[in-house]
Amino acid sequence: MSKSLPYSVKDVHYDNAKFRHRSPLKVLSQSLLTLNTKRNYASCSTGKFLILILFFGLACLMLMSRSPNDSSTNEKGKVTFVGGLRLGRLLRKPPRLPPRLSPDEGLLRSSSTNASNSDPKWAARQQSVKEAFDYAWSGYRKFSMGYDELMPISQRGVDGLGGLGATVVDALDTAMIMGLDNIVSEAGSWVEAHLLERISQKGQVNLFETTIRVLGGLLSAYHLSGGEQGTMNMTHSGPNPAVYLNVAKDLADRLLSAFKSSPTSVPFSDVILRDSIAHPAPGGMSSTAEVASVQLEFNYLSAISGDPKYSTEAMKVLAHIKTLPKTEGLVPIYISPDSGEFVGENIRLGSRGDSYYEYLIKVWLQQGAKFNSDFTYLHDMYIEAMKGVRHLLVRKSIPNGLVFVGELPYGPKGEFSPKMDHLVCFLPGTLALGATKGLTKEKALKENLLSFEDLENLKLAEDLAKACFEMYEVTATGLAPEIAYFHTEEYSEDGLEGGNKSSMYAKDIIIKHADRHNLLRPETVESLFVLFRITKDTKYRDQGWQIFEAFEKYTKVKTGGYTSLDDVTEVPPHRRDKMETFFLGETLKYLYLLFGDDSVIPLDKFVFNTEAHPLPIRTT
Ligand code: DMJ
Repeated sequence: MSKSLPYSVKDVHYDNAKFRHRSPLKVLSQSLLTLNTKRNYASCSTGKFLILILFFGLACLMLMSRSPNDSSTNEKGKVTFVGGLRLGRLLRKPPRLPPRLSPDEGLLRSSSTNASNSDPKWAARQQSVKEAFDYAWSGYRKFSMGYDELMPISQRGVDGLGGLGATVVDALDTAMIMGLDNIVSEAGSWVEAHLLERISQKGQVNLFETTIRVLGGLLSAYHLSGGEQGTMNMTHSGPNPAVYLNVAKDLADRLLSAFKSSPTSVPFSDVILRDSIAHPAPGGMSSTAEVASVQLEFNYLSAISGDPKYSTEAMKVLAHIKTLPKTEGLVPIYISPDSGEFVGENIRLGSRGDSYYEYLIKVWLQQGAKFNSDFTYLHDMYIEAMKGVRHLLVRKSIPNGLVFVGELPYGPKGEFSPKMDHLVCFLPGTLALGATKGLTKEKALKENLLSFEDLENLKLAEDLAKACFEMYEVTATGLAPEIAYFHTEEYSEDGLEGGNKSSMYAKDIIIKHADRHNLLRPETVESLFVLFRITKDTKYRDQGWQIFEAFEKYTKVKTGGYTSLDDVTEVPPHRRDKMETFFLGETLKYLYLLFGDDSVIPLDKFVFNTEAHPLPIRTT
């Protein structure tokens, strides 16, 4: 077995002593010292006496007080109290948070501190993305309106997601953000005319896919079309926002059967919409990422509908997962709705694992991290998991030291695999967001808001974003493969290079024949967008533009739409025949936002669901 290479503390460049980890004793002595020097209270004997009493009383309180939340259930089902946990929790440093502002102050801050996109170069590039979206939509509308996806080469539609017109709903809020009123009107009218009926007639859909794409799209459309008066209104086209809300409620009511039919808090994977019944996936297991990535949507629906049932069911999943054993915060990719336990040992941040980690931090942010401590457990789980990632999954490639995230297919005691799905490229963005909570790095540093963990995660975010970009740069087409392997001391294979001989990472990245396709996925441009907003480093914009140009060159179909590719390592690439809904819902949206003004969907006011549908962060 290969040795793990911890993502070392030494790699952190920042030298702000305030962020370094300090023991509780040190914190106490430093606090006393600070009091002494700053205010000179301790020179007065009454002051000293009062401080001593204060600390003594506090210590007694911490040791003696117990609450029902401090209980744990032992194997025999008896409840035991764990006072030490409470002490630990009190001593643990809470996450550093941006100062709490009233909603009004918050909105003012967002618009006043964000630079507008005055640079004509980026304005022109943003316009090119908008035109690409218009082109993609026109192809879809011409050949496949109302189908889930366009097959651009065969010029027809296909229902790969259950037949709810997934492209229409996935694309709707992107059109709103881009100000494409005609498309908003077409897509909105289709939703108003057809979607309720479809939902009542269709058969099997996947809970996760339907939630993130269709429910998420409807909820975002509701908000962006002025659904909650005064917060955001990006369009005057399309139906009244209440239409989106009604359809969303009807859909979610049926999806709830996945939670209600299950004997545990872990929902089944599939729902028969017309009958409102649910069943497990073949084999019985649900994916961990799937069951843990519906909470942003169900929480927001509860907030706007006034009915807590959606949030209650969805949050039970995370509360349950909190109680399960993990490996340094990392979890297997399968979970059983039958037993409620994880199944197998396969740990990865790619398919079936990815958005579990994403939603831990995003649900915490959504629920008003600044004022609501009920969800601190999610932040704790996230921080622990990211520590686990740095310790167990992060390595460097040879010869040129790209930092990547691998897998543990046989658990922590099994062999490390230097395989990284393109899907893992969501992680740089999530790490950066989790570190600064959506503020710019400059502001977060200036206001001393970054903990040691935040700084480690931010550094890792920037390093991983490089590996993700190089997965594009290393190929002949400039587009990333679905999966890459990284050359390490334990693993190498010859003759599996990406086809770009001038890339300095040609030897570091290995692309197997079966993994050479590109599905127009968003994860890398998603991370470039978040990292640009947070670091303001224009290299992320440049990289995004390079990727966009490669999509334009190799995936645009003359007769309409864009297509997936079969092999990114050869030119011209052999094409597949599918335009995935997330190309319109995510990839083009993130590129558009990357080249645009920061005040559009500010990261400290919105969280994007895992399908790039922005939902507002709670302010009360
Ligand atoms: C999207 O549906 C979501 O981003 C999901 O979390 C992962 N896969 C696709 C895009 O690649």
